[in-house]
Amino acid sequence: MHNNPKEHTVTLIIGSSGQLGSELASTLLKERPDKILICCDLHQGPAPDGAIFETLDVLDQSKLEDMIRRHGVQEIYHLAAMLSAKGEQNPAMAWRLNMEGLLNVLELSVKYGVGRVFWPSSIAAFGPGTPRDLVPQWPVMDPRTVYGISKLSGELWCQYYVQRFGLDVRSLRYPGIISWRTPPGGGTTDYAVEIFHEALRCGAYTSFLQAHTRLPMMYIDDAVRATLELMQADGERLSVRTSYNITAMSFTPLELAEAIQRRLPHFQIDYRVDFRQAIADTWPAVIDDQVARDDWGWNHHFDLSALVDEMLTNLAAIRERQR
Ligand code: AKB
Repeated sequence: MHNNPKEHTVTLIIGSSGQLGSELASTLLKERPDKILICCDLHQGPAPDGAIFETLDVLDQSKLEDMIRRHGVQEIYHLAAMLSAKGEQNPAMAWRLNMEGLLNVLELSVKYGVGRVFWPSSIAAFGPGTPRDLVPQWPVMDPRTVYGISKLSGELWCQYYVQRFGLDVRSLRYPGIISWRTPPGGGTTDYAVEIFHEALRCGAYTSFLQAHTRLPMMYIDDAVRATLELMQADGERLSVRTSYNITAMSFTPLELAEAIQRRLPHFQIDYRVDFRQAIADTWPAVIDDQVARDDWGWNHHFDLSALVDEMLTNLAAIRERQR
């Protein structure tokens, strides 16, 4: 246990080397210096200066227990998961990691009195029975991927732990997250990150989704801010204890390519559709996140144009430094 003055919150990020975890860790350290931050993942990642890093497989319950007890963890962000496309390649493993991992975290959080837990759901929890446009907070949910099934089940487990054990679990249904520092790992929305790397590398991109497949998306800074704002929100105001709809924008591969072409006129896109198209076809195009906006003041900052500017500027600067 740390010599922890009362005002320091001990925060654990599980999956800290991933796309969201790595950015969340550096933002937490920058904006909340009152936190003691423990980062863990299967492999040592770029833990930001000031954080403690330990390797952890979230399926290893006794190691996770030791970590929570030893550090006196008060708050957990559990982000380790297998995403939609990778999950379809290995459904049994995806189910095990996504479900057992979550149950380990929930169980140990109750046992050790962890004050607050964050767990990510996804637009993958929706399915073909969900309205495609302006999906309300409480629609039909009939996911067709193992990842989506684990997200829907996980949402219900979170709500169960809130109601049965009084554990303060909070969750967001993320759309596709677009970032330039850390790549996503095995999702259906990954094309919207790859396209920027390829645009700058060779001026062309072959999309694995069709030109007109519209999906909800969000820039990483908005995703991190949404997460932190939800975690700081007054619990009394939270009417949703499964997972909140949130979104920032929706676009198709063609619209994204056109936005890139406005900055890089020679950029070309073509299409070679693969199995990920069938996954995207079961997901909604546009999300209604009014409940999140009403309950805890959610508001996105980045639209498509701002997103494209950020991605191209930051990736171009990295390429310049690497020369
Ligand atoms: C995926 O494509 O699997 C993820 C998600 C939408 O949850 N990015």
